[in-house]
Amino acid sequence: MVKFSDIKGFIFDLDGVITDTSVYHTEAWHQLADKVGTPWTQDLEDGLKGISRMDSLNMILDAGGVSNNYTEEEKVSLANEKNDRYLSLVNKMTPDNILPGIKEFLDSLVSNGYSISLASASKNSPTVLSKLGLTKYFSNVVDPASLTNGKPDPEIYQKGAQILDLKPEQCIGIEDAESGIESINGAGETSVGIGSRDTLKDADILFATTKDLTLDNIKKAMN
Ligand code: B16
Ligand code: MG
Repeated sequence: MVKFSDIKGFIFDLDGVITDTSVYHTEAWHQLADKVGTPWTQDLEDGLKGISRMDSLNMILDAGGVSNNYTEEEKVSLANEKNDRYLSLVNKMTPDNILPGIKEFLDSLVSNGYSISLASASKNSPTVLSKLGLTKYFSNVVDPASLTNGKPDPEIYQKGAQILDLKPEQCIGIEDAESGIESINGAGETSVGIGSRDTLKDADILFATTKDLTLDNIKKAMN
């Protein structure tokens, strides 16, 4: 078992951890599901979290059994349509949209000398971070376009440790999605889940909300 004193770096998910853009992703995907005739369910909503744009679209089309009704070109245009809707919601964001406790947690990581990286599946993360005024904390961002496999594959969290020059066991990954927890665990890092045990069954450490995300609480949970 990894000890708290072994930890040197923290790897963050973006949507659902740093800010609630997961609500905007959901709103935009829900509209698209209505358009293609896929019934919206809580399972589908939870399953889409952390999943890349094209994989999310394919999940929605498969759930409605309508995958074969669209050409590849039409699929790309559906994904673009969803992204335009998502960006129009993101454009209204301000630093007030940072989830409670996150700014304080980032400051405590900086002042205690921890390294920080971002492992978001989102190609829009630079825009979102800039809207939130958090760009200065994230000079180390895994480029989702560089990935062969998205979450739940471990690749994104492995790269999140590599860009910090750290071994997986020196890193903690923080996630709100089941696919993300699976990715962190697969990479051999310690997983912190934000949410409920119902959805985040395999998280090593679980906090109900970002307000509980502090170095003290993590230390207590690990020791
Ligand atoms: P985009 P995360 C993920 O971000 C979202 O959870 C997921 O809903 C979204 O489809 C994915 O990013 C791709 O986002 O369309 O903006 O490239 O949770 O990994 O930070
Ligand atoms: Mg997320």
